[in-house]
Amino acid sequence: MKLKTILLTAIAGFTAAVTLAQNPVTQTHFSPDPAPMVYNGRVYVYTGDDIPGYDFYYMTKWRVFSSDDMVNWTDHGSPISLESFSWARDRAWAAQCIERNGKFYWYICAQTIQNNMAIGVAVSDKPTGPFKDALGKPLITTGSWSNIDPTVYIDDDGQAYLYWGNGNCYYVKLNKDMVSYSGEIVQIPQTLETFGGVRRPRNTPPQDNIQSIPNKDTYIEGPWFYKRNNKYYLMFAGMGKGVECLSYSMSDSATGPWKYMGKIMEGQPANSFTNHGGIIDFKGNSYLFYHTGLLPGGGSYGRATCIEQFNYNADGTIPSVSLTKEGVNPVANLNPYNRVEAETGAWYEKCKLAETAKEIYITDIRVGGYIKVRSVDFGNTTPKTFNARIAAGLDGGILEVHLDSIAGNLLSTINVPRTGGWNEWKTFTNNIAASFNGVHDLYFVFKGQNITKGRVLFNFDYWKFN
Ligand code: FUB
Repeated sequence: MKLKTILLTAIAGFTAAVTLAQNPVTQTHFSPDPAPMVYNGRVYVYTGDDIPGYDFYYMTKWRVFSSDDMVNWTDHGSPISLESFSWARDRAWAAQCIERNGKFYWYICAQTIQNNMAIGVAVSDKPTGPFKDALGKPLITTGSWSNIDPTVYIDDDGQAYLYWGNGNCYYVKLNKDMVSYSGEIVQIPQTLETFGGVRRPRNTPPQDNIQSIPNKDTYIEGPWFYKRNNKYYLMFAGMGKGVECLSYSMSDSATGPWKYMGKIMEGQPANSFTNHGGIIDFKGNSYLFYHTGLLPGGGSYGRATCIEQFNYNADGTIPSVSLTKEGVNPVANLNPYNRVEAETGAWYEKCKLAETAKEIYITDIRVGGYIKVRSVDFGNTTPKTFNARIAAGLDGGILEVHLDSIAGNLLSTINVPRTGGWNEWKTFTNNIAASFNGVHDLYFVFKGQNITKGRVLFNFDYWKFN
């Protein structure tokens, strides 16, 4: 093979690998501890917000994004942070949101000003907020560092349960108001039967009885509690090969006894000590949400949400699931004749999310970057025009719209002039330069007029075909 052919083949292979990637599902920021919620035909994912560069989980806010097709995710930014809770001081850790009677309850955990971990709850009329601390104080505060990682589920009879815990797993019955509870906090016994093993107390001498129990697993943290086909499931972060794995137990009752069922995800090249996940059914498929440290610059303190589809075994048990770069397939098409926010997409390169009190948009756009939007359904005829809402303090940026790949059929080119400022938005309208119809992936490719790299090009708010 000639050198040129070899190079072209290598470039094509690299482009294919990059453009096929779908995991992690956020690329403009980190998104650990994913907690998915299905509501009104959409999946909302509530996550933390890792700040890499530190040697611990010093997060300060939580985030949410959503999708109705499982591949194009709309970023709703960060509706709550430590500042939303007067009693919180540090460590905005794992959380989960649930809907009841049209209200959304987002259970979070954080370090308190008394220097322990506590669970609080924020409430909103919408899944994306604004949220407000429902109590002005923690819901669960026992003075323990175990009070982390709340998971919540409302049973068919209306009884809601809150499970949580690091080191040990606890539950309590929530009242109908979802912001108070009745009865005692119950600690689930940690045995070989419940969680596949016993967590050995620190500094336990080797001759101790506990030490001789052959653990298959151990409950560490991150419970995910739900019911499916009359069986209750408790997924949790267990002990894998030197790092956390995802394991699960099952029960016939919401309060146990629990039976350890095995490991779901273990021994994966995830580049993270922790794993933390959630499971949902959506549009006829079952999905496992988890996190890895595989985003560039990521690691144990820079984790982002990934998703895999799986099928339950006939007896309701969960198969083992491996991480993939490709992630999941679309379960719906996107309508390009509606306004689509630039922060709705399947993959982002060389650009970032901007969030102000007023709006969310894509910023820090650089030459060589792009946004990929999957499964866009143009219908039977070629659209006539393309609109994009853009702001640029300087000229020189180019927005190209391509079909199916970064270098695919060119539909539109916008040579971006100065619009009067980086937040002075203008709508640009172009005629479509190609003939096409049907379902395609779209690529918004960022280029520069005599700008090869370095400088920011423009801000991108939304787009639409007509
Ligand atoms: O993200 C901080 C902590 O790491 C979570 O609360 C745990 O579940 C682990 O993922």
